[in-house]
Amino acid sequence: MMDVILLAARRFAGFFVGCGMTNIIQKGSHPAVEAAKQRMPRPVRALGLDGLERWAAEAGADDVGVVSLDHPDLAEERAPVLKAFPAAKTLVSIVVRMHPENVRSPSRSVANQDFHRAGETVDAVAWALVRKLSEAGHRAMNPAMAFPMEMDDFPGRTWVVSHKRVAMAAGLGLQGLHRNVIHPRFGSFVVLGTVLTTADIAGRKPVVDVNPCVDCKLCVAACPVGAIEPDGGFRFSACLDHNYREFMTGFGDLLEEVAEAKDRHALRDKVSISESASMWQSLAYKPNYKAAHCIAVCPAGDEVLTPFVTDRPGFLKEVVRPLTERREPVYVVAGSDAEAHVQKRFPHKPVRRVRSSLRATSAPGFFRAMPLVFQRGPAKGWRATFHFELTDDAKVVHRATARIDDGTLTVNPSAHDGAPDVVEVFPPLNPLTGDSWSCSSRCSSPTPPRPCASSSLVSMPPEAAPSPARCSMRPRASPWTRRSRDCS
Ligand code: B12
Ligand code: SF4
Repeated sequence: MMDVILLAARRFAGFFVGCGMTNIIQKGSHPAVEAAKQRMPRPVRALGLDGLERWAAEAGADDVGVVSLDHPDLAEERAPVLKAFPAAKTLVSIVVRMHPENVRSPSRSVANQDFHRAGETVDAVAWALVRKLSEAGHRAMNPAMAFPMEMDDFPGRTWVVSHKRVAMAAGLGLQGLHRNVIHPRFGSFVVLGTVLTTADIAGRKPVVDVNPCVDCKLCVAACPVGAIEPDGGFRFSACLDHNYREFMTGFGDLLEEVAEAKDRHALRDKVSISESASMWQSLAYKPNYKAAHCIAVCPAGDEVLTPFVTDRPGFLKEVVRPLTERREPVYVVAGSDAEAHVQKRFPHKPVRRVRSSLRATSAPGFFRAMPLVFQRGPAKGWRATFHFELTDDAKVVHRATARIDDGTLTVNPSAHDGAPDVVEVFPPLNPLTGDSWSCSSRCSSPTPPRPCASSSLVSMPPEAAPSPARCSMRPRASPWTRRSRDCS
């Protein structure tokens, strides 16, 4: 009889899942819950850097370091790290070396395989360390070494933690001119990873005090899109548009090419058969970088440097020229510094024009992207103040000021300041439908670059709108009017 009542009660509870009835019947009776209440907390084992080094080496790492999340150089990392793992206190940095001969090969499939293999090893080491740390009673987590990343936030910051910043703060190397971390022994031929943990780990490596970068500028000479500037500047969008052609943004652009093409012949003018085949390979296997020449030619690092210093002409012939002389398609935005660079320095490399990779879907993202897509070359000789007014899908108006001064850009992302020469008004958009605001160089190319003598744009054609010119969704009436929505 009791059985029948219990069965009926369970059935009844089954109809009311979510209203608490199931819990009332089970509460306090589950053996696992009772056992958990009795169990003593797991003993926590104290850890030191040497023990960690042993675990990491067993799992395949070539070097590790440790740094507290409170380190001042990691101030910008705190919020994103704590968002992913609120209990994080300490960061373990992992280094896995690549094989220079592979990375340098003009057969780029060989180089890409090395990047992938080393990347998988980093993730495997990080995963093994999380297990070891857990067994020692500590909580731990391993964000991806690169991909997959947090694409919900794209085109904003998609990475959980900056492995470069952590590696430098943990004493594993310093950034070279090419902005990659150079390990004092292995040079640029390393990929990096990070484990986040609650453990206090004793022992620190000394910070690397002499930058291994020997300032030879071979990375500047080898980069097909001129992304690395001799003064330390980095043309972020040039690298992204070319190197990541078969990653997230390039793939999206290819889909749009397909959608817009009149027929297959028109599509082939834009995307050759070998390019579609290459994209297929990237999708089917792992995405292939188009370059990485900055790392390939870098002679820095104790174990790499000798051939360069003992036989520089031989090094140039054997390592640099096979890459610079390589006939490879180079992906650039029309009118960009990158296009000018490849046409001037590498006329034998076919130029393929693509849309800008960074397309903003929020007002703050738009203002953040401006310095990343800014083209110094076409902005030479310009002096002008732009006022931007963007209305988002919630009808909130965002205002910002951008000032161009002879090839430099400063952005005030939160207000209008100074007298504007040009006012840009962007209408509301719905990022979820795929709309995006864009301030790509293609957008500004209708405006002929002409020197400015004062703070306003001079030599405006007579038919141009009165100053300040107002730019909006209206059809283009003067060189100063932007059709902001379709200019990407
Ligand atoms: C974003 C990113 C890129 C971007 C920007 C590169 C850069 N210099 O920051 C792009 C797509 C261009 C890129 C290219 C490459 N990358 Co990368 N990349 C990353 C990533 C995800 C974060 C980089 C970072 O720490 N940025 C923050 C600060 C420290 O960098 P920064 O140079 O001071 O500032 C730039 C960025 O913040 C960027 N930025 C600012 N806002 C935004 C917004 C968005 C949406 C993006 C994408 C970027 C961005 O602009 C700043 C100025 O250029 C890391 C993986 C990770 N989770 O850490 C790998 C990583 C840095 N990349 C790596 C590699 C190997 C490459 C390539 C060689 C790939 C290849 N095989 O060709 C090239 C080299 C380009 C170069 N010379 O720097 C390695 C570097 C290893 C090392 N020895 O240091 C890393 C650490 C991956 C790994 N796990 O090993 N990469
Ligand atoms: S190639 Fe030369 S200049 Fe560039 S990072 Fe390496 S050592 Fe420095």
